[in-house]
Parts: sequence; C-alpha cells; structure tokens
Amino acid sequence: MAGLLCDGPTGLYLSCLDPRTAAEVAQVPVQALELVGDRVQQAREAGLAWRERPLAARKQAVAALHQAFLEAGPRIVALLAEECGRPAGEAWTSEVVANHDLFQWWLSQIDDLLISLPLDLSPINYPRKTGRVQLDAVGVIGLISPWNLPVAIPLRAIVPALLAGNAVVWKPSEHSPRTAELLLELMRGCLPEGLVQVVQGDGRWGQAVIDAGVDAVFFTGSVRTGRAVNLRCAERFLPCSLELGGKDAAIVLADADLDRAVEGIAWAAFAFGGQNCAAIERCFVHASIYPSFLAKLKARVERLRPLRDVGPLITPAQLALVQEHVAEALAGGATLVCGGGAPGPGWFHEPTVLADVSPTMRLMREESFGPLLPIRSFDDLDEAIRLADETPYALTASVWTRDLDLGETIGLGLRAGVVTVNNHAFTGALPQGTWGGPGETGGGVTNSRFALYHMVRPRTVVVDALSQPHEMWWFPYNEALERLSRGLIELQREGGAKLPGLRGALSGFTARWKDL
Ligand code: TXE
Repeated sequence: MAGLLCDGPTGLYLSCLDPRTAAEVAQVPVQALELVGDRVQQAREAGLAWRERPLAARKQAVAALHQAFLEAGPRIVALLAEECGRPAGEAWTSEVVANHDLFQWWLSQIDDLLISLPLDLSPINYPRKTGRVQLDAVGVIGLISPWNLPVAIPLRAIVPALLAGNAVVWKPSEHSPRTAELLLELMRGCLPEGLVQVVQGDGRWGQAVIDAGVDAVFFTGSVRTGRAVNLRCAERFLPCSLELGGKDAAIVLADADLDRAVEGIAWAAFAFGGQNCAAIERCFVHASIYPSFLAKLKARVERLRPLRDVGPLITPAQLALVQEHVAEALAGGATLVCGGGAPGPGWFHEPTVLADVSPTMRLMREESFGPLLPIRSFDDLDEAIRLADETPYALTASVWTRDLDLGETIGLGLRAGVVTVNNHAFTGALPQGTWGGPGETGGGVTNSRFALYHMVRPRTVVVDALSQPHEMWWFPYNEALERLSRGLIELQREGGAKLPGLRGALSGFTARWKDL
C-alpha cells in the first residue's frame, strides 16, 4: 500500500507501506503532472510503428513478454506480499498462473479474432464490388487500474490491447506502484521503447491521462471514481470501459453439498482479504440447513491462518470501513459467528462471519470490500432471489445445489453478469469468458473477444472494380428505376434473386441508363 503522495528533496514520490506492518518499505518517484501529455505523445509515436508491424511480429514480442513474466514469477509473488500483503499461494494462483493462461489464450486466439470479415455482396445488386470489415487498433489506450489485483487486472487489458496494435498509457493505483514498475521492467526488455508508459501518481494523474488525448479508457475501481471517469470521458467522446463494484450473492439450497459449499464460500468471501470485486458479500442459506451450515462455516473460518491464508486490508481507510460495517450490523441485532477483531499488526482484520443480518444493514447494501461475510436464512427461494438482486451491483452470483439444471436456471434468473453453480469468482481468470455486469458494476467487459472489441475500431473497405458507368441508385430517379426496384423485390420475394439472367438484365439496364 502507498501512503499519500509525498514531496521530498528529490521531488514527488509515493511512500510505499507494507500493509502487514504499516511500515514504509520503499518510495516510488512520481513525475510531474504536466509531463503526462508527453508520455501519451511518446506512446502514440511508438504505437504508430507498432500497429504497422505484422501481427506475427507483435505476437512474437508479446510471447517474449510472456516468458519474461513467467521467469519473474517468484519476484512478483514476493513483491505482492510486501505491497498488498498477498499470501504466496494466492499470489501464485491469481496473479501468476492465471496470467500465464491469459497470455497463452490471447496469443493462440488473436489471429482469428483480428481476421477481417469479408462483405458478402450480392453480385446482382452490387456487381464487381468487393469489401471487408477490418479491425484497426484504436491508437493509445489509457488504462487506470486499482490495487486489489495489481498484476492480473492491468494485464487483462494490456495483453489484448498490444496484440491488437495499440499503445498503452497505464496509471496504476497509488497503493500498488511497485508491481507496475516491475511489469514495466519486464516490458522494456520485450516491447518497443515507449509503447507502454507507466504514469505513477494518484487520481489527479489518472485524470491527466484522460485529458491528454488518449483514444479509449479502461478503468477498474470504485463506483464513485468510475462515475467521475465516465463523465470526463463523455465530455471528450472517449470510449470508456468500466469495471466497478460488486456485492456478490451466494444462494445455498437445501440439497447443496454442504462441505463443498462451506469451502467454496469461505474462499470466495475471504480470498484477497475480501478485497475482490467478486467476493461473496452476501450469503443466503435455506432455513433447513442454516444451523449446520453456520456451524461448519464457523469451524472452517476459524482455521484460516492470518497472512498465510487471509491477507490484510490495503489501507487504514479500508480497515475502518470494514469495522464500521461490523459495528453497525452488531448494533442492529446481527449475531457474531466468528472473527470481528482487528488485532494488528498492520491493517489486518479477522475473517468475520455475521448471521441473522437484516437487508437494510450497510454491510448488505454497500460494498464492504473486506473479510466480512453476512449470512441470512430463507424459506422462500423467490425471496432469496429478490434479495440477491436487491443491490445496485450485478457482477457475479452463485447458486449451490446438487440439482445443476435448477442451479443454472436460478443463476440465469439473477441480474449478475457472471453466474456460477457450485463455484464462485474464479471465472475472472478465464480469458475465454466475459467478466462484468450491469448497474453500478459499470457495464464494461474484461476478457474474451468482447473486451477486444473495445480495443479496436471496425472499418469497412469496399472497392468497385469500375463495374459499370452508372449505379441504379444514382440520379436521375425515374419510372424505370421504380419499375426495376419493384421487379427486383418481386424476384427476391419469389427467391429468384440469384437468377443469372437477372444479372444480365440488370447490367444491360444500367448500361442503357442514360437512354431511358
Ligand atoms: O479506488 P479508486 P480505491 C472499490 C472498493 C474500494 C474503493 C476505493 O470498494 O473500497 O473502490 O478503492 C484512480 N480520475 N474498488 O480508492 O478511487 C486511482 O488513482 C481518474 C473496487 O483504490 O476507484 C486508482 O488508480 N483516475 C474495484 C484507480 O483510479 C482516478 C477495485 C482506482 O481508484 C480518479 C478497487 C479520477 N478522478 C477498488 N480518482 C474492483 N471493482 O475490483 C482515482 N483514480
């Protein structure tokens, strides 16, 4: 985590504090705000040559980055521990292995995904015309990223953006500047100089990236900031892809595999210290299994090891928010099942389960973004579904049941952009799948071809091989044109549009156009 932006004898810097100890462990220099425009210009210049490179050459450079990334795995894991308090097992699986899959998938798919799409032109209506839709790079992509997955979240945008021919100006979170510096060091060894720029700083530097003339913006972060970013982009007619908040629900049916549900829900609620937009932040359990579910979950959560399984909050502010949500719920009559304490050092909070919560409590409506799992029972499934959909967020949701068809039906009945049956949240690591959802989750899409479509600009190219002196739809408009059009429609209606004779008639017609 980084403290506030500081001004020292050598200029501005981010003071990097280890969230496990709250001690300063490093400082990262910050360039003056006024220089952000130069960085965007440098990226644009490098991008012009990059987009002209054959795709095979771009793939070769990104493949080299993939190898450098894998070799740097242990360094990345060690740095994530110091910068975010990330447990090693979690750093390996979510930030190294998951990104290995990301590189592999995009490198294997990008040729097909970027292929030009031929226009299927009727030789009758459009004789000797050929065309295609090609996907051009948008130019310079402005990427503004958060601290909670400081390697995976930016790479999910950077890898496809580069393969599509773009340059990237990346403003990482002020709470995770060092992982960005490490990734930049790897990129410098594999990509053309200046193609990816890292702009360190706080939100003002993020704003400066938007103002500096990028061609599209990709943002992951809070709803509050996402709204500000979206407005600023709208003023500049800048395409903007938003990945914002989540308040994921898990619905546990009476027939669920209880042991699996407890393990899976404990992981999805407390992984990343709960600081994951797809963390389970509300759990609805059928009344018939509620007591046994609570007992098993309590026993499981109490075995979670601080810092080994569950990391700290990234900032004191994040810790304070979690404590506010716990205090308000307890004051409102919720039951503390386990956890509840913040024994330190650093900004660690115990993984905490609260039962018998009311839907009006803050921890059931606002994003807690911490190791906090509120649970309530339900008798009526429709009531659980209504409650699950009640927040303005709709990122992911899960249904836990042995009846897989029922689980899928219930999941598809929810608003969430991602639904899983008997699992939760891991799909963010699937580059094939889409990640995102409506409402205050932002509506953007990460991963899959659908994310790529925000990184390219489709262009249609049509070439007319001088087929004929005149087109039927050109001036003058006259009786002959109307008769011909009626005839064409009649023939199309009779399925005769492919009649070779018609083609001759039509080209003869348009050849004699001026005499008609
Ligand atoms: O996010 P911010 P923060 C949520 C979570 C968390 C809250 C605050 O609830 O408690 O957001 O986290 C840059 N123009 N999520 O403060 O403020 C900022 O420098 C342009 C959920 O980290 O959204 C950083 O790089 N940029 C989310 C990035 O935006 C601006 C993950 C995110 O900062 C800016 C993280 C501005 N006006 C937090 N203001 C998820 N969906 O996973 C700030 N920034």
